[in-house]
Amino acid sequence: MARAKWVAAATATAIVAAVLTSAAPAGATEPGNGDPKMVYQEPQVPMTIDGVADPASKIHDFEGRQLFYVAQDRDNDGQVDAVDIFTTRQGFDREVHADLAQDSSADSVAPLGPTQVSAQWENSYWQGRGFTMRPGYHYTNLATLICGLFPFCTWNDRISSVSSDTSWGTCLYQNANFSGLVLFVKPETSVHDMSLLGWDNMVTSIWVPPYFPTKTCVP
Ligand SMILES: [Ca+2]
Ligand SMILES: [Ca+2]
Repeated sequence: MARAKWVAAATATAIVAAVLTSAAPAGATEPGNGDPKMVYQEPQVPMTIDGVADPASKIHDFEGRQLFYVAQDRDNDGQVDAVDIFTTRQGFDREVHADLAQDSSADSVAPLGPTQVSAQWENSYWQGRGFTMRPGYHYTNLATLICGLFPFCTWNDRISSVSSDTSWGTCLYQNANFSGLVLFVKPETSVHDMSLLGWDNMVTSIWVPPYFPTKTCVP
């Protein structure tokens, strides 16, 4: 009996030690749960990686790497219908700058004002609880943002739809402090279901840029 207890205690200690020593590099994993084997979600809309059209399953080839997503609205109806993914910041910047330049020439960008708001909801199609952010605002860790009456309900890994009704879009990040996977949702674009992009219940930090981003999604 005493030996069984000792074995149980030793096993528990070993598990704790394993968890502590398996901590992954900063930015590679979710703070707090430290799971280095996190599987990236497959997008459900047409996907490109570095400009090449790929099947959704291709995303698994890049697990563990930082990727940069641009939510696309190819037919300009305000709804996301494709996702372009980049493996480098340079490719990401080039795409976003081209998109923003095109948008601002197509219809003049509204000046920043009280109507400008980025909004996020807990369910798809803008259902359930939500919160809004003005340009210039950010959350470095949504685990600190309580989503209801109970302190154990936070906004970490809860966002399922997004509306980016601002001049310079919305930047969403997989991990705290603007790290991990990065998603840029363009101005005046809505994502009615984040699972379309492979981003459901994944966002942990957010920034709403108040100006044209020289370095995209770098606050
Ligand atoms: Ca959700
Ligand atoms: Ca997250």
